[in-house]
Amino acid sequence: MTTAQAAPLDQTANRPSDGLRHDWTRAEIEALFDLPFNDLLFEAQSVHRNHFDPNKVQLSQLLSIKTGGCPEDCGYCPQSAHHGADLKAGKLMDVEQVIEDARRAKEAGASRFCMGAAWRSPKDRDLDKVCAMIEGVKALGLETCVTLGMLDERQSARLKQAGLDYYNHNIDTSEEFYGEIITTRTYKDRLETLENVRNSGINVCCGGIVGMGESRTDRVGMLLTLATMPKHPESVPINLLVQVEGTPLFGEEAFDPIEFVRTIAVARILMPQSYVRLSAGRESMSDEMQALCFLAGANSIFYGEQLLTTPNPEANRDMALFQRLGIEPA
Ligand code: SAM
Ligand code: DTB
Ligand code: SF4
Repeated sequence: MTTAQAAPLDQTANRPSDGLRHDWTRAEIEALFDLPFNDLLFEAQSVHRNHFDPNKVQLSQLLSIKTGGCPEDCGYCPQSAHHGADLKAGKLMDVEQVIEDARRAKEAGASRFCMGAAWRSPKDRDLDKVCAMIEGVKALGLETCVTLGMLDERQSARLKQAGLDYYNHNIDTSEEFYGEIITTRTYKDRLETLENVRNSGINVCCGGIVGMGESRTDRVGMLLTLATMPKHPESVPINLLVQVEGTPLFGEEAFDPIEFVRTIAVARILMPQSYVRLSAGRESMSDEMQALCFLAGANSIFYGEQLLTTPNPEANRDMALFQRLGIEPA
């Protein structure tokens, strides 16, 4: 079940005003997942070419501006205070240091800088500082993204006023599986924040994680929620679970790479104008698997040697892969 409403209709064409489908059904999404792999990839690549330059991949760099000690109990996350991951918690970083890190990210080729905080939701005092970070990073000519947990309408409006381009808030999985992974908040809480962000005029970055022991039905459900939103998220990060010792999901069975590529391809077909980001988990992927993800329509990555608290491929490994594939970083 989703809480999606119908997209606004363009009366002349009797289609949603963005020309995209927001009425995907569960059966249609299941049928896409069931396609022979070559047919699925052909379809995804065809859709991709109609909307994007197939040889360009956008680079976003992450920074953890406030690490660890989080009151939420997300089963995948090393930053939760409920789990025993070996992680040094810190306080909110200084604005100047964040801007310095952003400057280096820009020099290395990133076009967007994403700042993440391990909060359930931000306090007003914290938001003052985050707004200063957004203004400083934007002044460098970078796009800005933050992920700070739940937001109300007033907090979303403040971030919009500071000039924030994107807010990341993942639904992570299907509504049905959500309670198996997180008990300190609900799927509905997540959707409410996404609505507040959308209504404030900030671009939405929303996706999820695969490899958490969910079923294909859950992956279908997650993509159904995203693709039937009144407006598709502009950015859709698809994370492969990074298994961290001390978290409840450590030791989960390794995820089938072909099923991962299928998930990317289906996301691409359902949300043709969204950036589909090949997100966490690239450190454990082969070059060939990443190449298949780009063929399936992924056109964004997290760039730089660190995600929030876990390693990501070195920039020179990514650049070497792009060169072999003839991909231009953007
Ligand atoms: N605390 C905020 C929140 O949860 O909304 C923002 C930061 S949180 C770390 C951002 C996202 O990172 C999560 O929603 C989840 O999708 C992803 N994430 C966290 N730990 C992960 C892991 N071990 N593997 C893959 N993705 C992960
Ligand atoms: C998203 O979807 N993935 C990023 C970002 N949005 C904030 C975070 C991945 C975190 C992976 C585990 C870690 O490094 O702590
Ligand atoms: Fe906290 Fe976000 Fe990690 Fe959940 S994913 S424990 S909310 S930092």
